Amino acid sequence: MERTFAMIKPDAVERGLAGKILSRIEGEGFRVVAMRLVKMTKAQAEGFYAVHCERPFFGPLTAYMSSGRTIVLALERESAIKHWRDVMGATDPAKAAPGTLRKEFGESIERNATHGSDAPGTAAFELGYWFPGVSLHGA
Ligand code: IDP
Ligand code: MG
Repeated sequence: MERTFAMIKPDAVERGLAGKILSRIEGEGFRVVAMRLVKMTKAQAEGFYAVHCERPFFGPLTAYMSSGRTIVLALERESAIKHWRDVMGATDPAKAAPGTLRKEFGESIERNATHGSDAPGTAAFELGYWFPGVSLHGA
């Protein structure tokens, strides 16, 4: 069993899509290990996305991520990291495959409805960032 960090981003929470996305999470066989509603500060968003601090979209991205409520989740499943990335689809909703969450719910490359860790190292960092004590593999 593996864990990943997932987020329902502000654009999706604002449009009342959290229930549909949580239903998909359960339907895909994930166990919700931890979940919290967060209105993050700009500083929290900057810390979370520190890996992107040199990118031109860093300012707008962290402003958007701190603009409204998000739902942060620790999810467990076999191959959780890869499976959640597959369920979300490509970063740009316009390029995401049919049936993926970003294709269905994303508004733009920035406001793309969901987040998911991309590798074990980032999953460990992101889980710990929002859920102290929750690790990649745990009871
Ligand atoms: P990912 O979320 O699919 O892993 P990343 O490249 O890690 O994609 O980018 C993190 C987030 O930054 C994206 O989910 C999206 O919200 C935003 N983002 C990525 N690329 C762009 C861009 O070119 N313009 C605006 N926002 C972007
Ligand atoms: Mg990423």
